Parts: sequence; C-alpha cells; structure tokens
Amino acid sequence: MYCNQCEQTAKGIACTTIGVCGKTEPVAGLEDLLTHAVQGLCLVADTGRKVGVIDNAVDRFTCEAIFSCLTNVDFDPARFGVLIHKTVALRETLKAEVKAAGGKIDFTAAAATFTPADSLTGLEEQGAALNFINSLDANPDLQSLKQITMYGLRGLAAYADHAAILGQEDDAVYAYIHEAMAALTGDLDLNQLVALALKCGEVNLRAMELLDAGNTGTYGHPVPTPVPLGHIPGKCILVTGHDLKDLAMLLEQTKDKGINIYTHGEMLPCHGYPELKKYSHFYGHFGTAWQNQQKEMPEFPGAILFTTTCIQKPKDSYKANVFTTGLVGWPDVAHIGNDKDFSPVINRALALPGFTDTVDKGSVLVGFARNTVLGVADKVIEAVKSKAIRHFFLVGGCDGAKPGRNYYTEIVEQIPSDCMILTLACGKFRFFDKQLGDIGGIPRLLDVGQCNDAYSAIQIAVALAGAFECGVNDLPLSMILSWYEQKAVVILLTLFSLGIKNIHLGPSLPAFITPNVLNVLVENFNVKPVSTPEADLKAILG
Ligand code: FSO
Ligand code: SF4
Repeated sequence: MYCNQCEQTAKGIACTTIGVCGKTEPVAGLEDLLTHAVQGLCLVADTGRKVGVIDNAVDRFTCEAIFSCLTNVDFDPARFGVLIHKTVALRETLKAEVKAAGGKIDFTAAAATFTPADSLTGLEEQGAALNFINSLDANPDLQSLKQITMYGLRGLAAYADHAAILGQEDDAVYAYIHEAMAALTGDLDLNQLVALALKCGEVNLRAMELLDAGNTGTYGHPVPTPVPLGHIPGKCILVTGHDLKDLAMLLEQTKDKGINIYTHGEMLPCHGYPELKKYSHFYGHFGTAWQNQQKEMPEFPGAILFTTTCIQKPKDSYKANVFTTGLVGWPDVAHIGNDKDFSPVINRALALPGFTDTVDKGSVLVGFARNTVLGVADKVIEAVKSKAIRHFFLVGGCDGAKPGRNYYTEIVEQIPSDCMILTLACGKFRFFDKQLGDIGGIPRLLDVGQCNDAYSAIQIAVALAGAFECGVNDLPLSMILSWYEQKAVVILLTLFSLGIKNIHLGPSLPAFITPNVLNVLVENFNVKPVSTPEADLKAILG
C-alpha cells in the first residue's frame, strides 16, 4: 500500500504497511481499485454528457464511491467489493446508452475497460498491482498536483453527497467531477493541473452552498443555543458524524421512547437548528473530537450511531453498541441501510443501562452560523470602527492526535481579549469550553458549525468585506487552519479559488505537496505553515 492522503500519514511520508488510521493493506488496494474504476465510469459519463446522456443515478453513485475513499469513512473490504462491481456495471450500462446516443465508446484507458475479479481476494490483488499513486505521473510535481486535485475531489464529493441527501443538487458539480476524474487518467501539464485544482475549489463553493441550503432550508438557520456537556438520568443514544438528516430521523423515531439523544464530535452544532432542537429528548453533548473515540465511547452507557464520518476502530468494550449508517463502515459492525430503520439502535439503547445520575459539566454556546452573525453585523462593524474589536481570527479545521495540535489551544488562549475568534469543525474541541468572555455583549468565541459549514464562514467574511468596502484579504481577519483529511483539502482549494491569501496552515504540511508545488502556493497565496503561537500572533498583530 502507499497512502499519504491525510495529515497523520506515517513518518510524514506515507503509510506503506498499515494506515495510522487503521486502514489495512487490502482496504488500501480496494480504495485504489475503486478510484481507478470510478475514473473509468467518469470517462464514460464525461463522454456521455457531450451527447446529452446524463444519468442522475450515475451522478449520485459517483459521489458516494469517491466519498467512500475519504479518510476514516469506510474500513469494510466487503463494502468496497460491492462498490467496485457496481461501478463497472454502471460503466457498461452507460456505455451502451452513450453509444445509442451517437457517442464514441472506443476507450483505450485501462480504467474504462478493466474487468473486476469475482472474488474479494482477486480484487485486492488487482488493487495492489495498480501501484496507483505512483502511477499517476512520473514527474513528482505533476503527481503532486494530481493528488491535490484527487483529494480535493474526495472532499467535493463528500459535500455534494451530503447536499444531495437533502435534495440539493446542481448538474454543474457532477459535470466537473466527471470531467476532472476523467482528466486525471491522462497527461496534463503544470498549468492545466493548477487550473483543474483551482476549479475543484471553485466548484466546491457551489457544493457547499447547496449543502448550506439543504441544512438551513430543512432545519432552519441555527440560533444561539446553550448545549449541556453533562448528562441526566435515562436511556441514551450518542450520534456522531456530520449527517443532519440521519439525526433528524433518529430524533423522530425516538421521540416517545424515553431515550435521550446526545451529540458527539461534529454533531455538536446540530443543537442550534430549530427543527432539531424542538425535540425535548435532544439533550446535550458528550465527548470531544473524533480521535478521542476509543477513550470516550467506552464511558457512554447507551447505543452509538456513526453517520458519515470519522470512525476509528471500535474497541471490544463498546463495539456491540456501535451502529453505522450512510457511507461509514467498519467490518462486523451493524450497518443501518437506506431504509433508515433505527430500531436496532433503539433496542440496543433500551437494553443498556443508560445514565443513572445527573452530572452538570456546564454548557457551550452553538449557533453562530452566518444568519446569526450577520444579524448582529451592525454591532460588529461599529465595534471594529470604535476599536473595541481589534482583529478577527478564524481558528478552524480538523482535530487529530498529533502533539503539535496543542498550538491551536495555545493560540486561542493567547489571542488578546480585544479580538474575536470564529471557529468551525472538530478542531474546536481543543478550546470549545473555554470561557473567553464577550465584547459588547457578543461572545468572543463564536462557533460557526461543522467543517461542512465552511460556506457560512466564507459568507461572513465576504459580508464583512462588503461592509468595509474592501477585499477579504484587507479585512482585520486571519485564518489559522488545521487540516487532517480531504474535506480540508478542498476547502483550502476553495479559499485559493476565491483569492484568499495569508492562510496559516498546520499542524504540518501535506506529504503529497512537493517543495516546488509548495513554492507555487507560497508565491501565489502566501500560505504559511504555523510556527509558534507567540511568533504567529506577533506577526499578525504586530
Ligand atoms: Fe473532523 Fe473527521 Fe469535520 Fe473531518 S470529524 S476530521 S474535516 O472528517 O470532517 O472536522
Ligand atoms: Fe495513512 Fe492517512 Fe492514508 Fe490512513 S488515510 S492510510 S493514516 S495516509
């Protein structure tokens, strides 16, 4: 195996025997084979579009298959076997449709013609034989740019899939995904690859806009809401991941069952949505970010539902309590299918003891997405003009296990009291419960939401720039971002496509970026690796 797509990759180079994330060598091969197969499907779909053949089932499936290869989504070899066979079956059906519409189907690329082995072992061998990453391009810089786009596509597919689940789709997004996946099978020069990567970021803005419309259109705009961090007596279910619709369906199915629902990780901001918070049994939040699952989940006395994503190997002490749904998967863990009948989760929760006491651990405030923040825009603008607010920091992104991530806790602690801090995604758990006070009644620490709500943060920045009649780069705003997986890669591409500069990125730079490609990013966007909180704050604030 050779995987270097995430921030925790082994030795900062690549995982070559087993993933630090727990990905096994066979699964790595299956992910490579699935990606190869999806490229074949995309070659046909891209050709089909030119003769008017557009198939929504193919569009939706393409996103699901690509999203399945994102870090910490699916570790189940059997599920990958099903996906690979379905990809090739769809490819052949689509070929026939394209041919009937007058399109050319004489593809020579191996991805468009390969036959998958019948057995899972055979598929694993086919995957291993691909040597996929190293075969992308012999030139390391071009290979690096291809990887940036491919990982960006994984993030983009994730957002497009989340949005489609809520009924929000735009064919332009699918068209780009097909075009780009197909293009990555061929030879492209440096300029073409840079353009393809930036387009990925641009299209992702649209996908995130669709997701924002899906979430806020279905569940309302988040409103400021205190969320208890303790618990109350009663049976309980913990919901983690990012999928609001799964949570909504679970809340509905448990409303008269005497079970309290708690969020974990990236589901915390769900407490702010009017159509979710209306359920009286939607109680509070338990635990912190994804990498602490194995420590925290054994302590939860109820069932645990993983929506997409991040899953870590469930320990035996709580594995029987774990259920997955959506694209997330772990071998031998019960999976709730598309009928979304959560009865097995509910029955497990009823069979477990639940909490028997009341513990008060205080609360945190959520609900500062674009509608809330822009609702107090006048106050904020006035505070900037009167110098009550000196600077805004967006400290956001993914959390992870590396010790270097203490940087993010420390910088938040050291940011002066006349500065506001916006945050989003699971990196916030390093400081989400800190009491940072307020400026003129506005809390200093504002939780914009999940990583999936990056669109909301961008809209806030764009609106502030409009109010001050300047560009986003000219605002008293600094972005201190932490990355871990490929949704963060595509958000970075989106920020680049918007011309946003001076991003501080950490805790380490991606292993798949070569020094030459990094130079291009530094020259064009002035990306800076994070250094120390003291040095970075001095450089920003003077
Ligand atoms: Fe975190 Fe995982 Fe939301 Fe990522 S839970 S790491 S950026 O998948 O998605 O922030
Ligand atoms: Fe390693 Fe990350 Fe790939 Fe997992 S996803 S195998 S940790 S690089």
